[in-house]
Amino acid sequence: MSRIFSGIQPSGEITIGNYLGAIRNWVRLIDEHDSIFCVVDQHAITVEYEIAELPKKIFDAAATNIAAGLDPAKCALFVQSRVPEHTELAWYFNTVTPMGDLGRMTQFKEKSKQHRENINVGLFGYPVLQAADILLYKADRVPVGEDQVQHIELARDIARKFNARFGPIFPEPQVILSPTPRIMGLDGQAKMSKSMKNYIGVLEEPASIRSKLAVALTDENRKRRTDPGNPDICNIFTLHKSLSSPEEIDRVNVECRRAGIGCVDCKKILADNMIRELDPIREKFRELERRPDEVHDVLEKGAARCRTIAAATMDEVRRAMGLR
Ligand code: AQP
Repeated sequence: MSRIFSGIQPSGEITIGNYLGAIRNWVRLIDEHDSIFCVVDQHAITVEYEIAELPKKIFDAAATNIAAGLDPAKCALFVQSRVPEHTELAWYFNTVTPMGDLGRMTQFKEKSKQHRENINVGLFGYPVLQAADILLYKADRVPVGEDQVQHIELARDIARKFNARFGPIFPEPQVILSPTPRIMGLDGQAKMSKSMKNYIGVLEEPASIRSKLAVALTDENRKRRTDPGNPDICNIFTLHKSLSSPEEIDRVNVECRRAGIGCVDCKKILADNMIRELDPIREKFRELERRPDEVHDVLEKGAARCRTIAAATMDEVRRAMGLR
């Protein structure tokens, strides 16, 4: 059975971008793969963060994933810092990773602009730690959103370089993209992301979802209700494609183009469908909040299983590198 690995940062509210671009796909994949998912807290500390808030964010990220369908009976879910081999392997990978490759990473360039006051070595080496996350478990498939494709290509390069120098230990992991690999922010300007305040949260209340959608950007060329719209360039239509029924998607597609439906009604259909999808997740999350020990137990069991796999890989790696 092939193994999948993927991670999510506890850096804020989990967005519908995370959900539609990654988590919903993970839930579909766990039946057919040996599946490992990780709350990557050591990645989240590469930008400024509130120390006192981090434990809750880690808990919320884990509980949201469970609530969204990551059944702990079918996969391992754990917190990255509970398995110290991640950072050890990252250090070894640093020795085969050219600085130039890291400097070319789009995410590094973007985050360096956003966090000019703290462009630290951890931020620069983020993709090396990510390669270690994946390869520690010899995962051969990595389900992610489009923004992470470049990092997985680098993980493949790192595996190749390491194997060429020290012997064939690691697979070269391949990306599995979700059907909606890039969800744009509500302003249509950039990728939806936790830090940009351009998102709808997976746990958001219906009233808040409706008011955010009400002001979300649609086809900018459609100035009046009577103007025909173009769903191909409308972010709301992309969300319909992820959340509405095939009949509704067809209807919106046709009616928008001939001004048979206005943006207000189109958004109302989307809001109804989004709320229907997210309501059970929020309810399950609230239940888990009332039973935090259950979540901690899942994470401890996940870490215990992952430590066993990690120890075996590191034994092989240290021997191959002459560290014994
Ligand atoms: N907008 C998106 N569309 C599709 N997939 C997305 N992912 C993230 N945003 C989108 C996918 O979600 C998984 C978890 O990634 P992450 O925790 O690194 O997500 P993030 O929200 O981008 O995290 P940040 O860096 O905390 O947020 P910002 O950018 O706000 O600083 C990944 O599989 C990712 O592809």
